[in-house]
Amino acid sequence: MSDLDIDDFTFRDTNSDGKKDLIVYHLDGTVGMALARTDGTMLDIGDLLSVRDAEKGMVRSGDFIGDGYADIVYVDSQGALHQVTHDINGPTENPMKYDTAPVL
Ligand SMILES: [Ca+2]
Ligand SMILES: [Ca+2]
Repeated sequence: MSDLDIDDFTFRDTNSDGKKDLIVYHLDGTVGMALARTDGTMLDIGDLLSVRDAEKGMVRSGDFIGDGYADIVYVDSQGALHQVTHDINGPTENPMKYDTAPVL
């Protein structure tokens, strides 16, 4: 995973093995990940995706489709919600985009 400045981080199970992994959101929009090993150490698997149009602090993770793999959502500068689905093959290349109405 890159040494870029960190915006935020969270622990989620990204590979459905029951152990929470580390997801790091960098200020430049890259999202890095480290998998929890059974011996308690972490395996750095690098930067998995880039969400360069994400608003600062508007990237979050959770298993939104219930398959056991943590997914990622972010809001871009136009207020649209993007979902990066993550499964056994890793994150999808093209995030799903949901246009959302501005909150007045
Ligand atoms: Ca895991
Ligand atoms: Ca999922």
